[in-house]
Amino acid sequence: TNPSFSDLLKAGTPLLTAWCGIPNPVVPGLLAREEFDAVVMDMQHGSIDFAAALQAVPLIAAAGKPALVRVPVGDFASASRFLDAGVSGVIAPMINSIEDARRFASFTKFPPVGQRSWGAYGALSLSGLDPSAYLRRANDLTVAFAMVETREALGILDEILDVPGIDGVFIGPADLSIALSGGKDVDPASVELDRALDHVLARAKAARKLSGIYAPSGVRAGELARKGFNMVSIGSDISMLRAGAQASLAAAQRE
Ligand code: 3PY
Ligand code: MG
Repeated sequence: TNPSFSDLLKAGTPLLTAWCGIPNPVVPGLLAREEFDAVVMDMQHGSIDFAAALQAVPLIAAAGKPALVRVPVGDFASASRFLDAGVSGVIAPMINSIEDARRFASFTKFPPVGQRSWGAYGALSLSGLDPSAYLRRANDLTVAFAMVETREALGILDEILDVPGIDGVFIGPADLSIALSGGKDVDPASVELDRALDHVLARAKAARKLSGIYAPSGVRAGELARKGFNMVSIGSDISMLRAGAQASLAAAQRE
């Protein structure tokens, strides 16, 4: 059998994922054909809606890549529905209490770990597993990332990492930088933020859990991958489109 997404994440080399918010399934489908290791669809801040993100799942799978979704704040019901459709991972923003973390895990993991409800029709078809085999393996095949992006979350980091069913933490550097500066600035590459990142990485490793982070550029993604995150998401599809457009025009206008 193919290695599961969590096996890939644990394999050692940091995975680099695309990060999509343009409201059309073609975009994540195309980016999956580039050399990204996986594709994330962002339903918290991206404008991609439920139907479009759902349609992208088999397009990403057809490129042989894992699909992930970041759900809107508190929308754990959608987390279950995307797992049913066959995504390999879910990222939940603003997990700021143990209760948030437990609720997220309960929607993403089958009993006895959680209370995910049965109905994984897309996942069955994409994985080729029969229902019993899928039930046995699903909790390990799929990854639940709790976002750490506030002072509250940093304060209970070890407890979040300890929640059964939470496979790892995913840092939102923009929100975390706003929190750490007391609302004065958004600077996802400040010295204070870097210290917090190193702390989260060390605690995740100590707990034998996964760590992921968002990077607003390829250069920053490289730095973060070298720090040792298991997954670094490069955002976003809109920035890549703008950068590509600007580079093409600049090349055309060069003397
Ligand atoms: C953040 O940086 O706060 C994120 O949530 C990533 O988009
Ligand atoms: Mg955020």
